[in-house]
Amino acid sequence: MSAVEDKTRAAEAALEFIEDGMTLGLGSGSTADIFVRLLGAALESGSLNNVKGVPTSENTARVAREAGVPLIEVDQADKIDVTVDGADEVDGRFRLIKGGGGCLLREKIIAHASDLMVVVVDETKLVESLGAYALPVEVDPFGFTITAKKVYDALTAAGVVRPDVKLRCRGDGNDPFVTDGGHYILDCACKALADPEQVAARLNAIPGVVEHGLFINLARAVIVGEDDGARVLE
Ligand code: ABF
Repeated sequence: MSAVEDKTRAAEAALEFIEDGMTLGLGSGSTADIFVRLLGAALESGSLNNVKGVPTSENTARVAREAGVPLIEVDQADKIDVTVDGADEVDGRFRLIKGGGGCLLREKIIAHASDLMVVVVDETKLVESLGAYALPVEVDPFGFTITAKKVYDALTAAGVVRPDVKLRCRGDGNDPFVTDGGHYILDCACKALADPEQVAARLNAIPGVVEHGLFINLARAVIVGEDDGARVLE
């Protein structure tokens, strides 16, 4: 079965977590987009009612508007009941690497503000240990070359051997990729992260780092789309 079908099965299963009247964090990426479209269909058919969404990216806001999902501004949300979002890597302790799509700051703000974060992935995202996927680190453009050196030092101090820290660029060009919040992304190829908590703590201590893609202690359920259905890990 294709990754798209597996992602669709995961997104379908995530709908089971949604109840009438909820305010939802709407994640970003292809799996989250599928969930948002399914949510729109459920609202249209009346199987769900009075659900509102808080999007984690401009792209998700556009998808939600197309799908007919009512949106509210993040600062209008009294509470966020459930956030459904994708991931780039998920380990056995529900630690995640996110940010491949460049939306990690808003994704983390919304996930952290939610009563429940549900992660929707296909099987390829499950890993024994984090780190094969380059860790995205969102930085302020001011002094980003200084920040990049500090990020390298932090990763090295946390046990990463010769990390490769690269500024993310748009398409094939040399123009920096700019996030919805106006920041840059450093993609940090580490090969392996033996101690994700230590990496997170060291990155958090660097002034120019706005946020990083390690999501630790946030996900409470992971739904894995597979050939014959969806597996819910809780
Ligand atoms: C977002 O989209 C990200 O944090 C992650 O980078 C990506 C998930 O990928 P996919 O498109 O496979 O759902 O959730």
